[in-house]
Amino acid sequence: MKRSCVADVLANDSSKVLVKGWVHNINCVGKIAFVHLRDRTGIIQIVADESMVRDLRLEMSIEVTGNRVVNGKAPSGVEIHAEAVRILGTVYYDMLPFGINRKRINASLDTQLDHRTVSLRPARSRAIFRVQQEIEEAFRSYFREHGFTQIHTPKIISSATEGGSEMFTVDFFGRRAFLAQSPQFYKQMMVGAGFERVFEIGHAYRAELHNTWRHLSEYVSMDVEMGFIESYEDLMDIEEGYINYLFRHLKSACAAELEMFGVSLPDSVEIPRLPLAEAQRIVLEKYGRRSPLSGLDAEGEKLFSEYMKNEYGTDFVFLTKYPASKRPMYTMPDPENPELTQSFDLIYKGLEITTGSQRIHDYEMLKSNMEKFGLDPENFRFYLDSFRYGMPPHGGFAIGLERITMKLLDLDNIREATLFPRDIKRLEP
Ligand code: AMO
Repeated sequence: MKRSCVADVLANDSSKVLVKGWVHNINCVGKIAFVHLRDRTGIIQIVADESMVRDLRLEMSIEVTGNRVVNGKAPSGVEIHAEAVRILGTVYYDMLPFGINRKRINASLDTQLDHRTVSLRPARSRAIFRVQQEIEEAFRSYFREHGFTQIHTPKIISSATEGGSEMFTVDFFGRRAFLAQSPQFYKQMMVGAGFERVFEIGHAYRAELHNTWRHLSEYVSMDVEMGFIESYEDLMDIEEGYINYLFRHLKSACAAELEMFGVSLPDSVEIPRLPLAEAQRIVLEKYGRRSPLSGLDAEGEKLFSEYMKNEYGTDFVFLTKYPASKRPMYTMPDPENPELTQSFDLIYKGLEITTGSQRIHDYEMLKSNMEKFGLDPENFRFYLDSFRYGMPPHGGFAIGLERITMKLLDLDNIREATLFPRDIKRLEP
């Protein structure tokens, strides 16, 4: 007999069924046992003779054959009256690390992460990654539809892309190398190599020393780079298009998951754009908070988002024109004020989820900007040389996958949106 998954048994009328899954719950009432079997699609009640389930323990994996019976009193309206129960995978524990058959896991996030293969078992924990998969899927299909080519670039690299202080070093056959902070140089090079428009979904590494709710040492970066742009407004236009496409996609692909998290997405979003200096002024005047030169700090982002939500009803805002001294050396200065840049961040529900900019595309200008930043152009020769052969005006941005997932589902900590988070304290599991 062929296996049916729980969702199929619930949805389709059939008399005899075979299901496989984990023992989610066991409850014996006299001679009758009620076992909840959980598979990747749902939970169903099994009604069995107590003698058939005597050896069962929570989380064993089992196989049950029996008759499908409609019963309004069963939790999902349908149950299986078991004819045979077989243990497929036994368990070796005295006590589970925490209960997983209640509404919420009653354990700290750290304990849950220590036992990731257990904490992911409840549907709610796994739903986060179903949504994440669709965020990625929408990113891929949206940018492909707009003429972008997906690329994969090296993660073992020879020089810093976003500043030198936050890099993991690697011993590369006796040579000092680094884990890539971003695919920045390579995605730009691929614009010049003739692809014009590229995107990448890949891992990025940051040796940041702070341990916060929004930082990971290893995260997934969804990167875009686009040639022949007129200005950095083109980049914000295309990102805004993606956000709208994403929301439409999630409403159809993840309706159940969004409901589980109590999230309702707007039908369309129009994202206001305003200069960073303006946001800093508002944060100071409205909330008495002074911002660092580089941007808004975490609290400032939160306060400013609150302001935008109250005043304009938006969860998103593009902040533009960051100071040149605080952006990477490849960022195009603002033609009206070279102290500023043609750059932006996208803030979503109080958190930066994207950084982007138009890039310097002129060889001589890039070389002299490196020198201005105190960098030796010789250390970037492979990158710089690719600007000798006709690099068009271009720019791009990157979205942190875990950050957008966290904010979309209103999670408290980025680690909940990461299967196996890496942070200052965590290298295992
Ligand atoms: P930036 O360094 O701002 O820009 O990173 C882009 C986006 O990546 C995410 N992100 C992180 N997510 C989790 N943990 C971290 N430690 C972390 N660091 C960054 C954020 C952030 O907005 N090369 C540029 C992008 C570009 O201009 O194309 C860059 O990497 O969501």
